[in-house]
Amino acid sequence: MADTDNFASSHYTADNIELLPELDGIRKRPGMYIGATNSGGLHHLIWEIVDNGVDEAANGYGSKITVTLHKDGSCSVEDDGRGIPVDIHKQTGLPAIQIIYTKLHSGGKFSDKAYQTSAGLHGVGATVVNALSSYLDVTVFRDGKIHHIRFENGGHLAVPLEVLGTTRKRGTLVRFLPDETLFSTTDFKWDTVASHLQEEAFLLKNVTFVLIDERLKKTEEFHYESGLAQYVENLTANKEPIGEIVHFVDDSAQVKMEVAMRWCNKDYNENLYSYANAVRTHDGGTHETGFRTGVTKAVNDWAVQNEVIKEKDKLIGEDIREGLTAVVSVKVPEKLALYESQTKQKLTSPDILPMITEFVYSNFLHFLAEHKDFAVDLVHKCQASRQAREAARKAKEAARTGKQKKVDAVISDKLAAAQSKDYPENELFIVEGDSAGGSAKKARDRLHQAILPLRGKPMNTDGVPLDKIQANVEFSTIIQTINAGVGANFDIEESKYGKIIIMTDADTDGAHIQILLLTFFYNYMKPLITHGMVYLACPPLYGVYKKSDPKKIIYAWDDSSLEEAKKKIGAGYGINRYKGLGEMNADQLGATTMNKATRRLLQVKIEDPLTVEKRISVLMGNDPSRRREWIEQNIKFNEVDRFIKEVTKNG
Ligand code: 0RA
Repeated sequence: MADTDNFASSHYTADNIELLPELDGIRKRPGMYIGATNSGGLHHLIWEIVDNGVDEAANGYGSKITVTLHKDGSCSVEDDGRGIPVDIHKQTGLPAIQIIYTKLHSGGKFSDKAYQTSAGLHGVGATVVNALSSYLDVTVFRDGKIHHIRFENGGHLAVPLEVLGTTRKRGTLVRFLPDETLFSTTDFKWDTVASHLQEEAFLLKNVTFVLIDERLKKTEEFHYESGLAQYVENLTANKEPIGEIVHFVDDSAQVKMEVAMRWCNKDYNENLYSYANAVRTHDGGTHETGFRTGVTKAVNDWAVQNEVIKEKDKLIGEDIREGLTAVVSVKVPEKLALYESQTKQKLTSPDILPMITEFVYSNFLHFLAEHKDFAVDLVHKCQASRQAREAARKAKEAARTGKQKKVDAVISDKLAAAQSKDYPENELFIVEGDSAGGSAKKARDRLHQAILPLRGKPMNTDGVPLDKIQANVEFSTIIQTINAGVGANFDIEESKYGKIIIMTDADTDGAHIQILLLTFFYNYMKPLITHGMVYLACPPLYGVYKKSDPKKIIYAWDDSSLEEAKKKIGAGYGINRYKGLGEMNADQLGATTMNKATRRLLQVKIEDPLTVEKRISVLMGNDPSRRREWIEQNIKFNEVDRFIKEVTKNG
């Protein structure tokens, strides 16, 4: 394909007028390019710039990427690759680097054949970050010189390309300050950046990632020579593993494949994380399917060949994958990487499927043959999973045919049920305390909202066997209320509610209750979380009223909206600070926290698997002081961006 440029070169001036509409377009709709303008979108800026350095390293140029979070709120990313080209682009007469940072889809034009496994958005990243920044400086070390160019105010050229001096270094240093007028927060978070870099480091064995936080005076380095094996090691650090980590790598062919996996007891989920070109494929695809097929086939073939099971009793995939934590990574040349959509959440390249099936099948079969004790343990575990599944299916059948007492009768004294049978529309509020529960029952929309009050703190379910949890009154009530099973037998299709909403006081105890409930849902009803069905209610923190007319109240969820509310009410205002749900009456609770039109909900999302595992270990582990410290440092009750949550207004 010809490298056609649509620049009208005769109109070209140093002020790059032609380029500006594109930059403006990005500023008008940042969400289209970075997903959102919340904390997630903010961090996306870093990922875009890091990806460029990663591409360079993945193609064999450079081996170290350093991310620095500066005190002024800016971030810099330095790599030791070849350096961005600084020569003049013929058609436009502009330096290549200037075009790369101001024109969408320009990156590809400058990439050579070596750019084969490019994971980034084909060069739009640099321009998008520039458009959304107050300033962006690029310093290039190449050809013995230090080159520099600077943009300001959303990508306007501020300092044209210049040579600052000489150097022996090679590489690229990009520093940018996100435009605070475009983002709801501009606070880069250590944990978020560290987890992301760690994830990249697991996937790119040869690259070292360094994170420096000048605000916290903290530095950490991520480099993993054993790649995915160390990833799985981290993911299962707090679990009870069966045997060693199984790890296969094939770097020899055009398509590079790597798989690591381990089974754990007391884990009812299948925890499978897949990547294509070092980017997470949340919706799976042919590499996941191929992996599953390979594992199922290997286990069954080994078990039948060794007469542990009979041919007719072959296990099904679900039985085999219960308690499995696995990471699958493929690196596919650009031209073979097909995705379902622009967002690259699902890999569809058909050739990958048989390739990875064969890779996993033959390696795993060989592994099982060489680790007989492990193989026997594994097959026994799979058989136990099958038995449990069959028992649950029979119990369900019995319930359906009326052989069992109706569930509703058992739980009716606590639950105020919703009237509608349109289950996806129904919402279950799990409420802290009987008194708030009482108000919520009064304020609810009876058709679609159900209320389940909790007495005191629920138990910590992390690492607790399922039968103990089922014997616990609080959790057995929740399980029966949702009525979709639990653990390996959880079936999301059966859920009686489309939304599960946790409603607690905005204090440390409330946060603890949230975490205890989220831990339960994460461990035993994970699909509720991955399907985005779990939410946190957000009661307002303040009510500002006019002293002469106390019925007129403006609610505020944070300090800046508190200031606005004060101004709106004008002289003679009073402020209520709501420390708990109980301080609002039923009408107020309904209007501010439950009514679909006016409430705010936080949708619980999983940022990345490592963060969740780490947090569960801090938050659920047996060191309460560590937990309290984390809650106090990380959960700010006037800030809507915490734990594994994201803002969705009105849900
Ligand atoms: C295109 C061509 C060449 C290098 C790069 C892009 C490049 C881009 C980025 C972005 C961040 N770091 C980077 N490092 C390199 C190759 C130029 C040559 O032939 O030397």
